[in-house]
Amino acid sequence: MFLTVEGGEGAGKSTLIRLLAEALKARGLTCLCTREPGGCPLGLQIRPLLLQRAQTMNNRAELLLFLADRAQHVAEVIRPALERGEWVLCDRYSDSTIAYQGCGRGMDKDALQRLNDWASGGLWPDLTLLLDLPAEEGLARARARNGLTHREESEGRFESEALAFHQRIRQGFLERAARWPERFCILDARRSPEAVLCEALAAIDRLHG
Ligand code: Z5A
Repeated sequence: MFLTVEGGEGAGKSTLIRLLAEALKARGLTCLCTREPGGCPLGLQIRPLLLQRAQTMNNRAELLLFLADRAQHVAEVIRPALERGEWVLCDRYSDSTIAYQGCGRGMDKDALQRLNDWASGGLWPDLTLLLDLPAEEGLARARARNGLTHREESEGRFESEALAFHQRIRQGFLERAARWPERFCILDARRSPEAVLCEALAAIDRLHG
């Protein structure tokens, strides 16, 4: 089972993945938790290039780095885990590319869909949990968290984008969820982490029995 968690900045993706993994492990399932960018050794080298605030980058170069990270991550981590019969829980995946590079940066979304297909060898998730939250609230949460962890200096390149950028991304995710309702489940990320987890488990049970 390949499950992705998507949403804007600070929506609670890492929190949900951690809680989901605990709940699924308690059911006796083997789960691999991973993320993009940076879910494999090559990706760990790519991640700071993409996220460092001081890095300036052409949109195409940015896209190709995300796709390079994905190609290696799928080949080295995700597919082998799925072949071993494990559950893979991935914090961001191809839908983020369409939302950020497509709706955020204005690149051609159909071309991005094809490039994602190519980079991942056609691997799309069985289920995508979309944590939906007004962009202002997500950014406020992320900034509060970053203030505590000193993360801002090292990984603030996307956070420093204008509010309108983050609002386009939210719309982009919602449009994708409307287009593929059988794959997406939209979760109200304003609810407590426990309430969000309950909804996520219900969506998994509906799909998996
Ligand atoms: N990106 C891209 O452009 N193209 C791509 O193809 C891919 C990615 C794959 C990766 O950033 C950036 O790369 C991302 C998109 C871009 N940039 N942005 N924006 P990242 O991996 O460093 O960060 P992120 O993915 O945006 O996630 P995040 O900021 O770490 O947030 P999160 O994982 O969604 O949230 P969290 O850490 O679980 O929670 C944030 C805070 O809120 C924290 O203090 C929690 O305790 C709190 N929280 C969590 N849940 C709740 C609830 N339910 N209520 C209240 N408070 C909560």
